[in-house]
Amino acid sequence: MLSRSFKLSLRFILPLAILLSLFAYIVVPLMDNLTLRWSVRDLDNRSQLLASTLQLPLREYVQANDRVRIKRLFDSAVQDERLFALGYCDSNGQLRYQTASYPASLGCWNEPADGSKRRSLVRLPRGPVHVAETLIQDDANVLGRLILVHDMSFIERRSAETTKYVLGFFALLAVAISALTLVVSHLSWRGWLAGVKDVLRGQLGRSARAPSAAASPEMDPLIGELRGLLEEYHEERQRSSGESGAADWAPEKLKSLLQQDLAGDEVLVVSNREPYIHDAAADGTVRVRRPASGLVTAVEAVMRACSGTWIAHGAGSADKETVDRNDHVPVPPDNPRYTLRRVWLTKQEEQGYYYGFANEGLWPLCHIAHVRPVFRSSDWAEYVKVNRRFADAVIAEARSDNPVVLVQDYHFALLPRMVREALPKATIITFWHIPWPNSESFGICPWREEILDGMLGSTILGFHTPFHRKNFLDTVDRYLETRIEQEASTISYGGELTQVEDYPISIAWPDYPDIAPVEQCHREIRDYLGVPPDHLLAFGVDRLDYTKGILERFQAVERMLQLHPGMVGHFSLVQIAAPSRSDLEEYMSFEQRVRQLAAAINERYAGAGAPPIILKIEHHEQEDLQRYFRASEVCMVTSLHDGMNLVAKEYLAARDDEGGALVLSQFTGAARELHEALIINPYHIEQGAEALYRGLTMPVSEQRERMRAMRDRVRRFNVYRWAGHMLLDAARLRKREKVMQKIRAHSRGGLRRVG
Ligand code: ADQ
Repeated sequence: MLSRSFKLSLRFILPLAILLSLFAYIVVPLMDNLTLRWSVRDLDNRSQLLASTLQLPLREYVQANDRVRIKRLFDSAVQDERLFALGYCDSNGQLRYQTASYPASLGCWNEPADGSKRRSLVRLPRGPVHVAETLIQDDANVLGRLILVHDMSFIERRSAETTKYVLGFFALLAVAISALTLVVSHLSWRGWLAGVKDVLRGQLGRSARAPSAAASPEMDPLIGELRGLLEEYHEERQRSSGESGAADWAPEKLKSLLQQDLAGDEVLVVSNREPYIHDAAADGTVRVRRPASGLVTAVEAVMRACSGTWIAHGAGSADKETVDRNDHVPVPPDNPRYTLRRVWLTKQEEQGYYYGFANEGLWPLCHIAHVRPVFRSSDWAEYVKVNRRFADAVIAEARSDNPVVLVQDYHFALLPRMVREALPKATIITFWHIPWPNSESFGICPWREEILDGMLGSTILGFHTPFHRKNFLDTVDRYLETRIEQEASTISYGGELTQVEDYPISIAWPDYPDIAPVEQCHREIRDYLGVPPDHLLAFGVDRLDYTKGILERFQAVERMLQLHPGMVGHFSLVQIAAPSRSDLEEYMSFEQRVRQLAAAINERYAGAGAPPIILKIEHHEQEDLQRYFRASEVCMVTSLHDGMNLVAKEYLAARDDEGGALVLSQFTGAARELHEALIINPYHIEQGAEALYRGLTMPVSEQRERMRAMRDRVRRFNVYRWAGHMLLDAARLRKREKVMQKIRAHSRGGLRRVG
């Protein structure tokens, strides 16, 4: 930076130095001349004064021809430091009396023979002298001339001294102006650079910002132009990304975006859950299973589009048999698009890291579901160890020093920092799939600083909603020494910058060409369940998790039947729940409570036809879920707290007939997007019951109107958009980093040259 400003200053300083030298060259002789003229005038006056003092005695001594007295008079007069010699010429032009110092060559200082004027300044071999004469008269008779010779060597001394001072003055002036120029230009450069950095940074932030206060106002037009260019680029990207709604996000578009903006960059995904699990069946064959997970549903769609490597825990009973010697397996098995790299964990590691710290600690910590988090030091130790293991796998899989790493979820809060330390140039995007609590709630975690520090190894940190994003910024602000730019949503920590953004996750818009029409699904599902064709159905599908509000859903069903007895025997809720984390005490007891409550409600309405709650605690294939979605009048999503909730979006996507109604908890991220749903507070049982009833009895025209709006939004704001936005931001940051590196390299280069 210094070198750049120094170079700029040099362009100004060099001409300045030349100009000042030129001035000095002209001014010094002028000054000399002036001083000489002043001195001559001084000496003229002085000579006159001296002559008038000497006149009287000299006339007397001349008339008396008293040589002794004349000599004495002359000698005492030349005691004067400046008066160098005296001479007296008679009226015949004869030098009659003179002091010993009188220059013989001067004679009577007669007019030059060539007729030119005599000059008072006479150059003698001993140096310059000033000569003046006064007539010595007796009444009207001229007796002779007194010639006074003054030493002028002091003029030369004075001139040399003046020259020295003038030159010194100019040199000082040059140094002062140069120093001032250097400082001002250095400050301006820094300010300008800060302005540029701000503009570049601001481009990724949520709003364009004013130039930095450090930037000088003269640079405003330049910074304004730069911002304009970047905004144009931003708009161009948005247009090409279909943000305006003109074009939809699709796998092809995500793929071309990756080729265009992250050309040649490799993408690595890290998650705990693997997208394909190989299990050994009882008959000895190997079966492939897709896990019930919102994260897998979303990220799998992205990986199909952009290929790369997905690093995950190999948890299936036949996983080890299906990998090669690098623990790689190409997936999807029927049409491989990317590589799955499996990481093996011991039972103890899985217990401590996954069940313990992640699911008994962080999961309840981040969800307000009134389940106490459990923090054990031994779990934490395993969590650190496993994060290190996965980080090592990322580092080993990376083919370049700057891969794009997509870190998934709360299982890997420490991994971003670990990868950053080994691959400082990597672009690390961490997505937190669950809510982020307020700072006070998060503060109970004994390793809160370590977790925040680990996460801030990320280049970009993503949450589902602005609310979770804000909670995170507040938490960091409270527990770490950082600089937070609220407007740009960036955290500056340890010299690194993390962009914190909200990227609402979504689904891939389904394409099931073979799916049966809605009427067929309606009929077949009712046949399968053994209920009459006009039986009303609500549908719920979740992992069996206490945050999903399954108990509250059952209570709402019961209350609806109490409030609307006409529904008894004509309505059932089909609840499909995939067993999840069933090794944990909390989940075991939750399953028990779910089963008990369903049984109790069904018991209460026994004998009234189909049971109000049809509970299936098992995993289902996506196609089966689609049929249930299409067959149900209502889908119930009643989470007590949920990052997003993909089931709500899957239901909307499945209803290409634009029929059905969605009951949606206000505590899901999805509720911030799906305003046309029947939004409820799941803790308010009556509200849930009424919303359910309203959904079951909603006129077709209203169903269509609400469905159309919500379906349109989910179709446009799909998972490719979610991934596309993150990757676009990553691409923009990578470009910005490249610009910064160039600026830094220039500055360093300049500094070396200056040094
Ligand atoms: P989850 O808590 O797993 O995800 P969710 O978003 O509802 O919650 O996704 C569940 C997924 O599993 C859906 O795709 C659903 O179809 C599927 N599923 C559920 N039960 C199933 C079953 N019995 N059989 C088969 N499939 C089943 C976390 C966060 C969410 C966030 C996602 C994505 O908790 O808030 O939306 O990550 O970020």
